[in-house]
Formats: sequence, C-alpha cells, structure tokens
Amino acid sequence: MKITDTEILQAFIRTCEDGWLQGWHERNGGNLTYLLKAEEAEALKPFFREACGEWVQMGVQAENLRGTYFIATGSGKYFRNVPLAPEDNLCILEINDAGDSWRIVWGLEKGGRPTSEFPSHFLNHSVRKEVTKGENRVIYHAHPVNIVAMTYILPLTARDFTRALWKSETECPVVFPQGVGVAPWMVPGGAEIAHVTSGLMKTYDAAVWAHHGLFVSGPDLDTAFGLMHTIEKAAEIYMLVQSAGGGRTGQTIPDSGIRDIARDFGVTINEAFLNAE
Ligand code: 2HA
Ligand code: ZN
Repeated sequence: MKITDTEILQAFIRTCEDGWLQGWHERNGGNLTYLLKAEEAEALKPFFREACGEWVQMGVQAENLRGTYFIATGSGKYFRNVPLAPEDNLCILEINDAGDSWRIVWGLEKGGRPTSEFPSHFLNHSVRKEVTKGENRVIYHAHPVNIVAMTYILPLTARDFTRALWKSETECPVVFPQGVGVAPWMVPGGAEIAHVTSGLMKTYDAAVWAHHGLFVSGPDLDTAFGLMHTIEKAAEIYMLVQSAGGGRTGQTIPDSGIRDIARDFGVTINEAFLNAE
C-alpha cells in the first residue's frame, strides 16, 4: 500500500481533480490544505521521509496549530497534474512546537514548497479551528469565473455579496446562512492578505477576494468543495441574469422568503444582511 492509496490522500486528490474539472484552476491557480486529525497523522507517519526538510518560518504564528500536520498543494503546481503525480504536486507539512514554521515530511519529490498562500491558509485554519471548536479541517482557494466577475460589478461589501448570492439560488441561505465576507483587492501571497482573510473567517466560512477568487472552509473536503460549488453556481446565475437582463431584474426572492427558508430548514440566518421587517 502506498500513502497515496490511503482514504484521506485519495479524497484530497479527488478534490483537486474535481476543482480542475470545474474550471477553477487555470495553470497553478488555487490551493488546498487539510489539517490532519491526530490519528490520521499517526497512520501516515510510516510513509514520512527519514530526513525531513528544513524548518521554514511562515511570518505568522498560531498557538492552536502547534505540532499539527497538513496536507497541502505545492507552490506553482497545477491542480490538473495532481491525480497523475500526487507525490510531486502535494506535500505533508509538520508545524513546529512554536507554531510558526513548517517542514516537509512527505511529497514534492522533485522539489518545491507548499502553496504561496500557506500563511493565509494557516491563519484561516487557526481562526476556523477556534470558531468551530475544532471541527474545521479544510481551507480551499480557487479562481471560479463568476464570483470573480461579480467583484467588478457590486460594491465590495459582505452585505452586497451575501444578498446577491442568497437571492440567486434558493438553497444558498441554507448552505451559508452567515453570508460571505469580502476582501478588497490586495497583493496575494503575503502576511497582510492572510490577516485580512482570517479576520473575515472569524465571522464567515467563505471570503471573496476581489478580482482574484474565493476562499472557503469546512469540516471535511466534501463540505468545503460543496460550499465553493454552491457560491460559484449562485454567482453564475447572478451574472447570467445581469447579462441577459442588461442589469434589469424582473423579480427575485424577497427578504421575507429568506427568513421563511431559514425557519423551515432550521438555520440561523444572519439578520444583519436582511432588511428590517
Ligand atoms: O496558488 O491562486 O493566490 C496560486 C494562487 C495564489
Ligand atoms: Zn489565487
């Protein structure tokens, strides 16, 4: 048995392939990380390198991720190639006891580093771990076309985006009742965008990056992928309506309807984004 045959690696590889098939990962676009459960990390340890890589400082720190392990996509690697050669395009990282550095314990066999967005992923993991009381495992970043297109049209506020998405597909208020955060355009890859995004992730499980893409989180790969998929599909409907209607919307879901959905499906809707009754 190879490490890439294990259930968790298979699920990770499948998620990369599915994202590629959706058209969300041109070239080396996007990145995915999974915080291994302690027992999963233990089961994978026999496959780890004898001589691990050097510790590399991240420029960010998290108390609640000290000594953890992550599966991560590689910097500059293509999601498209992950199923063909997971050992060259993915890695497993160990976080040091200080919670401020990583080292590669498996993967990237032809060389390389974890995703350039690892500092963002790491801080988002820390925040989501805290907010979800340890349930969150996944941070996923992609470049879906329609959600990016929306950032050229709507004001860059959580309220504008959340309302537009909730009203573009009836299931949306159930899938993301808290709404989505929105970050202004920023240079990707650094500590600044990491701090802004993780600030949004205190409130939302998804954050739009203006003119760039979308960050989502979730307790497992299916849920995180499903959230990305649902938001992008709603964005596609929104953009189709805008395009076909020349900016005119004939009718939409009323705020009272969103409250009714939340009540019937047993979710707590973020009232801040609905107009007063
Ligand atoms: O990994 O998507 O934001 C490439 C990117 C950076
Ligand atoms: Zn990106």
